Amino acid sequence: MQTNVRIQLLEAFSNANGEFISGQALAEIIGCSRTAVWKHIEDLRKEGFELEAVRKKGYRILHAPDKVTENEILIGLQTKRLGKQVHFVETVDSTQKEAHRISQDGCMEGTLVIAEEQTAGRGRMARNWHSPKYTGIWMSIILKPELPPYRAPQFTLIAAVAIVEAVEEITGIQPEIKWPNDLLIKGKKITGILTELQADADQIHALIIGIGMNVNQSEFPKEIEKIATSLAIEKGEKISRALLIQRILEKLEFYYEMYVEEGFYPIKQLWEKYAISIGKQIIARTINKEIKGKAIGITDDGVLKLKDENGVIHEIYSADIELGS
Ligand code: BT5
Repeated sequence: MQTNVRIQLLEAFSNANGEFISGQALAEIIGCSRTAVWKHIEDLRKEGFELEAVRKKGYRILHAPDKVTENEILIGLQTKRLGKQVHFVETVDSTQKEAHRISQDGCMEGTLVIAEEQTAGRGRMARNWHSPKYTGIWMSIILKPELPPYRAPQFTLIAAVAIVEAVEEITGIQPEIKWPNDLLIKGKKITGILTELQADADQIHALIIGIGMNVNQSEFPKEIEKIATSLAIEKGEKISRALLIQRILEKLEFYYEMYVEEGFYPIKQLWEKYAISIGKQIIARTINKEIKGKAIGITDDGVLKLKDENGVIHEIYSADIELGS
């Protein structure tokens, strides 16, 4: 089937919101005969779409295959810039690395790099990120804010707020944020965020927000099985990754615009509302020391404030957090 016919058909079904569309209406939309419509419907079925056909009513989509290719992301996406340019690859070393390469060659703000599988997915400090095929969301979004580099860590927090709300809208489950970059459900990690920069001393050239989300996995390798979970495990059913990606992009665009217009304060309020660590005893492990104390909030720059037993307030820029009681 020609790509444009496929897009027209899927767009028509997306606009119909699960209602029937008559064969005649589809024929007019695509500009072909009703027999040709029937053939295209058969092609979609071969791709994994479940379509119901009822005499005198027409066709409707019951189930779309769970794919994250360009078309699946673009059809129905309600953003102005984010994700309007999609760079999909079936297998890649890391979408972060790919996004760095694309960004250096020049690309539109909001470009999305997404893969079905990463062979060298990475976390902070060159840690591994487990990214098996067809089950998760492994993506990087390229932003070009006109800001100095020290503002970059705030974007991890903006992304966290956007993802919490997107996950809640799609699954009904509200994940909790663990500073700075983890999203947890019942204490287990569902998402990791990695914000990287291309910048000179005064100005960000590109900000690359990497999002790794466990969506439909039913099991994990030994090393992480005690600390990781997936949305499907928690919800008890598979989740449409494309829908989730669209909602994340929409929320991220909304909060990005809010941040540019109103600053970090409104996002900080939301972040603190969704954060698990605030008000709790924690241990913060930085590169060279370990500090115990109570997490009392974040600063306007997104830096974690920790009050130790002597009442001294420490500002933590980068660390791993262990939750105490
Ligand atoms: C992170 O690092 O949590 C950031 C992960 C970002 C991954 C995305 S995927 C798309 C984009 N492309 C990339 O190459 N990366 C980004 P950190 O806080 O350092 O956590 C890493 C630790 O999480 C590892 O050391 C493991 O213990 C654990 N881990 C690894 N894979 C996991 C998974 N799939 N689910 C839960 N935990 C995992």
